[in-house]
Amino acid sequence: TVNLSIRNYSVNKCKSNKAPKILITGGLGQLGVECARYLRCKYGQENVILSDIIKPSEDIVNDGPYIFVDILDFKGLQKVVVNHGVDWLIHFSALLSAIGEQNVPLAVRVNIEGVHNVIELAKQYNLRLFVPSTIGAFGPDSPRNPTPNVTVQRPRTIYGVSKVHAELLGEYYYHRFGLDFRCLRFPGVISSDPPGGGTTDYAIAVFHEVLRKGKYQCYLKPDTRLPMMHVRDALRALSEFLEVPNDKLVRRVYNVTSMSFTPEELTAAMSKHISDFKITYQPDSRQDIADSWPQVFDDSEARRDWNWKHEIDLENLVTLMMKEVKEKIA
Ligand code: AKB
Repeated sequence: TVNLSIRNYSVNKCKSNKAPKILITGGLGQLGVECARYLRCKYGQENVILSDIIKPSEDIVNDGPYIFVDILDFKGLQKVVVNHGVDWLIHFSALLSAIGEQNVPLAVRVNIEGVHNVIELAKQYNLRLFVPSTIGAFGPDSPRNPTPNVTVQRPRTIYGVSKVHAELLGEYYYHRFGLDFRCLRFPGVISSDPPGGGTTDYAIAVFHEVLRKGKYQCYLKPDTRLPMMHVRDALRALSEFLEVPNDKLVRRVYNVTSMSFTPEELTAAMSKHISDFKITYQPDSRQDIADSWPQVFDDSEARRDWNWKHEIDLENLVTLMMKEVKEKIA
């Protein structure tokens, strides 16, 4: 059974005397705040520093340490690592797939130059570095059902290109300099926090719109199958992966997933919780992106090498989202 309360993370507290000091960049994006909450339960409030260039709301400041960090400012990054004694760096800063296409030069700066900075920083200060990758790192030439861990990667978005670049650079730094680089390729991550310019965001927006207005116009066709995961599985995957001893990892980059579904299947599952809502379909340019991505993600290597197991299936995901989004919009 799954504990359906997101705030009560049932994590195993860190027992070692020296909990790692963790810095999270891009902390006010979709994953940062929940990731900080999760890791603070495990390693202690003061050991997890959230950072971004945005002014945070009061509840984020009350949750634990928050600082200004611009990932494009290398000296500024050095200063933070030295002054705070950072051991692990979780680098979330990135423009996602759909928004990246609207501003390619900015995506190049944030997604590519930003990675150059954090990778060099992690090498200099001997940090464990986590950079998320994505199903978007695959393209129309990749096998789509299933998509294995190692296969053709020829993405057609700047987001995907920047993520393949991060994967390869991280692996290179691992082999060349011994950098403890770790990377998970996530599917669409579903959380009650508002979507941020991705292609899989319909699966978040549909809950907000249906609960608020009783209708939703989906920008993907009803039968568009994509791999997905609830944020709680994503954070548990991240946290468990970060704890694997360095010499136990067979790879530096792993696929992880929980399920795959289409808009039609998601809304059918929603209709068990709420009646009387209307879904219409008007595909836009995000359909082309989705059509080039994996439909079913093969994460058997993560399951084999470090015992990855998802907990949240479609039914649980819908139950959680109904509850969380209702709380958010109340
Ligand atoms: C996006 O849709 O761009 C992201 C992703 C799958 O990486 N959610």
